[in-house]
Amino acid sequence: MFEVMSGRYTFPKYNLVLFFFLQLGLQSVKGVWPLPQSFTISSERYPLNPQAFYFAYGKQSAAQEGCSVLDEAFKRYFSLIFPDYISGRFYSEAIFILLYTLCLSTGLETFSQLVYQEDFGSYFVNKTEIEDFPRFQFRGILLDTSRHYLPVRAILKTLDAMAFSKFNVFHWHIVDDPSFPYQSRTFPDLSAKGAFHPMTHIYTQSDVRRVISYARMRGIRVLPEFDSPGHTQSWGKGQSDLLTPCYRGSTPSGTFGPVNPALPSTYKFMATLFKEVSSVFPDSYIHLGGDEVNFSCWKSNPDVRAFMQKMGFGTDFTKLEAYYMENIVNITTALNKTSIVWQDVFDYHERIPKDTVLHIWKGDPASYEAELSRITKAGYRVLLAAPWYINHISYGQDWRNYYTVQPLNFSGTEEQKKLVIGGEVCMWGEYVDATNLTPRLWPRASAAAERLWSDEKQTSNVDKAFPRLQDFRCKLLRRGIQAEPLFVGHCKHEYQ
Ligand code: CP6
Repeated sequence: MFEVMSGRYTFPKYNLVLFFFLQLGLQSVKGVWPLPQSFTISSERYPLNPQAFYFAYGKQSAAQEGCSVLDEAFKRYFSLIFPDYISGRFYSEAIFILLYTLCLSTGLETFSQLVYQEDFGSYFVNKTEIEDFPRFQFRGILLDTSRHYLPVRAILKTLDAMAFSKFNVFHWHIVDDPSFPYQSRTFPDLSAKGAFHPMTHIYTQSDVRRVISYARMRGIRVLPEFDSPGHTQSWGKGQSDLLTPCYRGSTPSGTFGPVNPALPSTYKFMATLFKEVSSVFPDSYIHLGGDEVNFSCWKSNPDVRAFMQKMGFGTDFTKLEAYYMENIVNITTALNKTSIVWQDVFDYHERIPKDTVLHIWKGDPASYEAELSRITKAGYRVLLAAPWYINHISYGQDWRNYYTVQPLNFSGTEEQKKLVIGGEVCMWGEYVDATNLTPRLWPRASAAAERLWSDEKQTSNVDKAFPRLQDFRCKLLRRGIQAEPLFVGHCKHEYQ
């Protein structure tokens, strides 16, 4: 059934069966993106009359009217399926007065992609049999709202487009070095002093609720990331004594490094912050970051070095990083949440709970495959981001690289392969704001979406995918998503 947020994060695999019989004439075969697991389309087509068309709950269905997720989805998909229908308009094409029932157990998005319009504007769908379910349970997109502030409407627009490609996780890299736009209830100074602007460049509690609820309506979970101990420069502006003072010789230099792991106050602060975060974001997973910690400031600080001696870490700063992350992971575990951390945390070989998910972001194919192998061998679940850095741009059809990724092509047992729970397209924000987010994401992210949803054997030919992706890109344009072109060509409905 629909991938709607459930309390616990089990990434359920589901089967959806989209099955409808319709008849009449013949028309060009329409594609669905991402490709369903099994898909048989016939040339028999059937007209759809928007005046007579409605979605209804099946009698056997556990969900019935009043299920807001489906009630709202029916309304949205009605408009997506009939883009120029104005309700109440008089229809003279009397030939469409046909009685039929469409039995559609789920797959509104799939169904909507099968409906097409002829030159005179009438709607058709071909008789099609589909069986569908996702290959991977986690299909995410990371947006970075710290390097540049993204207005809430840009986030909501991205959530719309994500649903069109069947992405189901919005990884919100909400804060980082440059700015802290999250308006915390318990620590309002973090955004008051750490955001680019304390009023206009923040996400209020109601903004966050809006994003979560908008996502939930579209079957998308929101995974918040509060990255530490590195990437936290902006936190220091609103929270004194949190960051490590760096030293030049025996005196503080006036600059600050990562979060100070040597102070008990640090862990008190983090426990309070994560208590808030875990109640604001209902998902059972929290991303704790843990990447790219620069040790030079820790090394320079005499108090940190003294703490290292006391703890028996010697001069191995990876042990200090490990100690810090263990504490943070324990905080979130106590809050009944499961942690996701960047791969660096595994590389520092600490003892983290076995249900922690490792997020692979480094390297060329050879090195991420080795990392997949190593981490799954240790029994941890992994998420793959390394091959899908969509913020990187180049001349030509780089979507082909995203498409041809083979996430399970690493050396390991069947059991190890099952630990790959999915992948993520990362849109790091150094060069991205609301002006260029949409065309940079779409349709290139859709290439990764098909890799994460569809059967690998059926989607092994990138040249065969090309016309389907071009067609899908035109559908995105028709739905108001400013997706960039893949190559020379045109769409019936161009961007206005
Ligand atoms: N920001 C944060 C980033 C990156 C990471 N974490 C990053 C670094 C290098 C590349 C891609 C992303 N910009 N917080 C690493 C996960 Cl190539």
